[in-house]
Amino acid sequence: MKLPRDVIESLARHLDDCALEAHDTPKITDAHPDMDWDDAYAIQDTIRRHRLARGARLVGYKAGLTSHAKMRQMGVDTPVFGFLVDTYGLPDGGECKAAELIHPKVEPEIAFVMKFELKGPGCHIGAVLAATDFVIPGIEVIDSRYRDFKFDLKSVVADNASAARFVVGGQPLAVAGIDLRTLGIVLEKNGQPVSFGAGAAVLGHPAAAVAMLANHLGARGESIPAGSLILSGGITEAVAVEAGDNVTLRVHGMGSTGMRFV
Ligand code: 0L1
Ligand code: MG
Repeated sequence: MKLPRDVIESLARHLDDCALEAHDTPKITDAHPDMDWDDAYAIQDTIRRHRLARGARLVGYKAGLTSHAKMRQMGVDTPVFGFLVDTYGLPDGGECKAAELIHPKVEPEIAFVMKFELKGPGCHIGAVLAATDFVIPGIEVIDSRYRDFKFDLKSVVADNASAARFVVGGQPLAVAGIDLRTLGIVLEKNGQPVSFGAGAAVLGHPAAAVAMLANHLGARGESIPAGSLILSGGITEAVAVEAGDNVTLRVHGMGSTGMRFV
C-alpha cells in the first residue's frame, strides 16, 4: 500500500460525503497518482465500514465493467467489484429520487441470489450455478462521484464502482434448464426500447462475473455469503436518466422490473 491510513480515511469520508450530498469531485488519483490497488480497495472497505456503522446492512456485491460495451464506453479493460447495502435497494416499480444523485445512469443486469456460500480461489461457472438459488432481472443505477464520469480504474474502485441504487423484480428463475448466455433483454426508457442484448455480453456468461467476484473476495479472505444478491454487470452500455424518466427492463421468460425517476 502506498497511502497512509489517515489519507485512506479522509478519501473514504470525502467520497462518502459526495455520495450523501450528491456533489461531484475530480478523480482522486489526480491528487494521489501513486495510489495502488490495495489503497483503492482499502478506501472502498472504509466506506463500507462507515455505512455499516451508520446502520446499513450488507446485502450483496456488484461486478462492474463486465461487458465489452461498458468497457468500451468507459475506456477500460478490467472488471471491478463493489458492495451493495440495503439502502441502495428500491421497491420494484418504485421511485428513485434524482435529486439524491449526481448524474445517474441505468444498466440492465442479471442478478443472482445465492443459496450457498461461495468462496474463491478456484471458483468457476459450474460452482456459481451450483451455489445459486435463483436469478432475477435487475436494474442498477450507477452514479459515479467523479466529475463527468471521468475516472481511472483505481479511482472507480475506491468509489465503490459507482454503486448508487438498484431494483430487482419480475420472475425469479432457478438456473437449471436456462441458458443465461442466450437470455435476451430489452431496456426501455419512457416506453421506448433503448438497448438490447443477451447474457453472453457479460464475460461470455453472467456466472463468470460472479466466479470472478468470488475469486477476488477469496484473495482478500472474504466470501459471498448465502443469501447475497449479486449484480453481475451491465449487459449493454449505461443509459443516462433524469427526473421524469421511467425505465423498464424486460428479460425473456423472466418478466420485467423497473423504476421511476422523480
Ligand atoms: O456497474 C458498472 O458497470 C459500473 C462500474 C463503474 C464504472 C462506471 O461508473 O461506469
Ligand atoms: Mg452495473
